[in-house]
Amino acid sequence: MTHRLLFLGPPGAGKGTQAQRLSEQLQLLHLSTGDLLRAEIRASSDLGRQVEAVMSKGELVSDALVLAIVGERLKTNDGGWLLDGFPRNLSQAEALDCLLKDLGQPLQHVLLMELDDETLVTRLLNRGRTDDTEEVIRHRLQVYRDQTAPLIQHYADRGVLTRIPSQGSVEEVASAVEEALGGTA
Ligand code: B4P
Repeated sequence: MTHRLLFLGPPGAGKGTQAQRLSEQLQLLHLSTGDLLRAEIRASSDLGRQVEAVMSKGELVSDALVLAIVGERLKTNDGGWLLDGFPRNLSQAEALDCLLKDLGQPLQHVLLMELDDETLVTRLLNRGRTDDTEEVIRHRLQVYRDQTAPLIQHYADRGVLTRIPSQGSVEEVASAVEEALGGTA
């Protein structure tokens, strides 16, 4: 069975952790916009330097750039896919709706990973990436509330949203994800 799904949730909820595990298990193309943007930074291109300046402040990178990165990869893929960290605002979600309509590949599931702020901050401080300082993390949480949280209603209205309580261990959260997908994972 082909799976086309995405993970939504605040920074540190475990989107990347669960997406990696699930994409390996179901043999899906895993597109993490965060990872793809960090690869641009590592390449030290002009683009990478611009991206680094934005990410280090906890802001969102431009919609046009992220859309180009995702669009190009989805157009050349014929199997299932899993999006992690994209879309992050309504304009990205609307662009994704158009892209998927053009490709004839409707989105089947949106898994919303939910976790309280204090656990998120603790997890991210332990992760310790360069954009994981407490000040930047708190700003990213605010950006999430302002720009990304409206997507919850967007996808609930389309009948594809499932909430995943994400405070348990990686294995417990993985079981909840599996259950949400109807035991197909
Ligand atoms: P991302 O790379 O997407 O990362 P994240 O939201 O911070 O973390 P995630 O939820 O994936 O948590 P993880 O599994 O790592 O974003 C970084 C930045 O990229 C953004 O701020 C933005 O600037 C830019 N960006 C990305 N996409 C964009 C877009 N579409 N548009 C514009 N800008 C974009 O887990 C966190 C930690 O918790 C890890 O250490 C993990 O080991 C641990 N953990 C996970 N699950 C756990 C569990 N169940 N129990 C205990 N620990 C757990």
